[in-house]
Amino acid sequence: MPGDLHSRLALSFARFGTRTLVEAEGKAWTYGEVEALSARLATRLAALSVAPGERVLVQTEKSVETLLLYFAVVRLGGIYLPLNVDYTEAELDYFASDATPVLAVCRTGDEPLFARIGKGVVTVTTLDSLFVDLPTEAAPPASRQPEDIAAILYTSGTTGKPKGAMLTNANLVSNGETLIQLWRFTPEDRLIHALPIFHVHGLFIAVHCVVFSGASMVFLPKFESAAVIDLMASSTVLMGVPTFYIRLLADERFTREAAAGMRLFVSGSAPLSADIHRAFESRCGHRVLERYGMTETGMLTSNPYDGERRAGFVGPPLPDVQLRIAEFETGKVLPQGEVGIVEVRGPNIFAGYWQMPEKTASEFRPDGFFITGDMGFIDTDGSVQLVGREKDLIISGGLNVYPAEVEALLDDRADVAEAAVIGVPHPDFGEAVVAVVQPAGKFDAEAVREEMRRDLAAFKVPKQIIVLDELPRNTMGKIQKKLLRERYADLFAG
Ligand code: MLC
Ligand code: AMP
Repeated sequence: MPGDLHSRLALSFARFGTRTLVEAEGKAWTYGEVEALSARLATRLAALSVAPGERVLVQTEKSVETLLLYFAVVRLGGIYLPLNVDYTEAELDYFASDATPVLAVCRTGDEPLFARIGKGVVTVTTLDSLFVDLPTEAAPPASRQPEDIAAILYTSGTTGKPKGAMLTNANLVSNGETLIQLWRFTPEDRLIHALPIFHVHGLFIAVHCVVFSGASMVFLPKFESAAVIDLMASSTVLMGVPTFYIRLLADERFTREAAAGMRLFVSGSAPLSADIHRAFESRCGHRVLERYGMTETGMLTSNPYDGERRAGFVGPPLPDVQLRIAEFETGKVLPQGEVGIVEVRGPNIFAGYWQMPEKTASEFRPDGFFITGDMGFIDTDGSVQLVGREKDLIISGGLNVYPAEVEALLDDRADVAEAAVIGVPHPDFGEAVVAVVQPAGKFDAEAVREEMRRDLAAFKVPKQIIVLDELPRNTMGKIQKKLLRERYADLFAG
């Protein structure tokens, strides 16, 4: 198999030429059409200076055109940098300044905003305009090595600014190859694609499983249970975050009959509760296959295709991944069954954070294992259970929110003395962001939420702000978040 992503994609484009690759809004594109269009689009991008190693920042709606843009950037050996469509100007400005892209592609109407962000962006263009009078000639593919960077995906951190995880050609190719074997993808599969395509899950895992195996997929703009249920009769696989499964269960149209033609439901990006796992099986007869991954690593573990898919477990490591449990402070490897930090090594582990060599070094052990920040243990059957996180992170509907970022915004306000941001159980999102604030003077929680929306993507804005005269502190003066989490555990119950 080729070690660079374009060659791997091209293999499928050639092999499955006349078969459908993607459907959206009632239209279908074959493998051959996708290759031809992305090659022509690459000609346009090359004229805009996209070349090996150059970053292309993308904030566009989920569409086949965005997918073509991804393939075109890969063809030219550029570095694809997708961003959540919900990011605000303040958030975008950081990414654009940090990544210094040669090209930024935005939605029509966002040009003035994009003209303001980032000092290093050379050209701003809209996705629509890229497709006007597409050149007829195909750009020659660039020569790329397995270790060359194919994409940068930003992930936030417990402290400091978001970090750009650099994913190599080899990272993406190896993980895709492993997963199509493990999950038994064939050209007969049709995937219901309801995830966003600016994250690892929807972009690399879903799209590569489809393209590498010659399968097809239907693009939905976002998850909607009615549309997903309708598609089940003509599809075989769904990949989703736990919220998808929670919402399917809440829809009475989701029945055994509705799911009868499906062969696989995959869940990941956040913990799937054992209760949901069991409720799903009793409703439709399928056991969800839960897997575990990260932006920096792609997929790390997966429950088996055949054999026991254990509720509450994320399964054993993938065949080419080494996974161990260690003591966080010392790095001492712990015996089977003991809880510690999950550390991983393998061909899918990223090449480091963009222009942050020290940060990168601090997240790897000297022997090359990456420290995930997740706490867990390995059971006697080799299956991993995650029991929590060493990192102060909230995962809401499969999206990561770092409390430090939200707290900083609140703490900067004149009407806030101090704020603590916590994750509390939520029936739909798994966890929800909640801020507990000690005000300095007059404080209007709803007005503050509105204002926060200007600087923060909606999923990071606290669903509720609780006002307390005094935040609980320990003897050292540190806010007791654990106590707050316990106190407000039932905030969204029932
Ligand atoms: C949207 N909102 C969210 C939210 N998504 N709030 C908290 N958490 C979320 N995940 C906001 C909306 O902007 C809106 O705000 C309000 O909440 C209600 O939104 P909604 O209509 O209920 O949300 P919806 O559009 O249906 O989206 C929910 C969702 C979506 C769960 C379907 O967030 C989603 O597709 N999540 C998947 C994310 C993902 O792909 N993660 C993979 C990361 S990769 P307002 O202000 O307008 O009311 C990774 C590695 C791995 O983690 O292992 O896979
Ligand atoms: P991200 O940085 O968005 O890629 O998020 C990665 C994090 O999501 C991991 O470090 C885990 O904490 C979490 N995660 C992913 N899959 C699972 C899962 N199946 N169960 C629990 N947590 C998960």
